[in-house]
Amino acid sequence: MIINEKGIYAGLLEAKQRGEKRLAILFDPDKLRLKKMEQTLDLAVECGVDYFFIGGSLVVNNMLDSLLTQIRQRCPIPLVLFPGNSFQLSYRADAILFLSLISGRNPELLIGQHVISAPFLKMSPLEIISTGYILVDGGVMTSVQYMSNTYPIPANKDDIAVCTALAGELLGLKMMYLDAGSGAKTPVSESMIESVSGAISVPLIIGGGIRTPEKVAANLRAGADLIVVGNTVEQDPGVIREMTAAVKDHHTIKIV
Ligand code: 1GP
Repeated sequence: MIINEKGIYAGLLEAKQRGEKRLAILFDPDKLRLKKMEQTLDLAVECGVDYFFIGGSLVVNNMLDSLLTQIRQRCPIPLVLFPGNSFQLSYRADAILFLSLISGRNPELLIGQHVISAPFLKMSPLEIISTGYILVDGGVMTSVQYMSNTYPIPANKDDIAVCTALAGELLGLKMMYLDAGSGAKTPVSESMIESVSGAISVPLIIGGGIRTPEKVAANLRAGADLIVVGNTVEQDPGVIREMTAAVKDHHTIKIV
């Protein structure tokens, strides 16, 4: 994926209009090991991964800048910050998801940290993509749930997810991210994805606990525009091949 000349968001919108789907791999800077990393990057380029998302709930080891540099030196895939807090900022990425945790009622994550990071972001060359971040119960207490001190939306409450996403869109957020949290036992259901995607017109990102190409395919059929996979790729970079194939198959099936 080469960055659309109008930017990453414009590229996503165009893809959505054409019915094309996208795949992102999430790197948590704290968890990476160098050897696996190079193998992962090379495979991602070969298979046509669209984006790298970079971030985590902690990021304690000051690796963010060097990770971004290291990836950039090896491959041209766009780098999108997916920050767990306002300290996870770097000019070395291409874009940032400016996340508001709209499923929660923690004012720090709805607006507080945004106020702190706004001056940095205003001066930065980063493309800033405001995103409604909607945490859905994934069957285990995930890091993001614990660290954010918020309740996720119950997994079977599609109507609450729909109203939350609608409110986010009406507030002007440019994308919605339904996330069961990294390492979720149960990923976001197809039923919830279908309900939310039918209610909003901005791009819909789905992540958390996606482990198989079958689940990638099912989410795309349900209306996801962009799938994010983290843990599974970290454990076995080889799955990139199957995950990207599931996205390509979706396009082929649609054309046929
Ligand atoms: C978490 O959606 C991402 O925010 C990825 O989750 O690590 O479970 O794939 P996994």
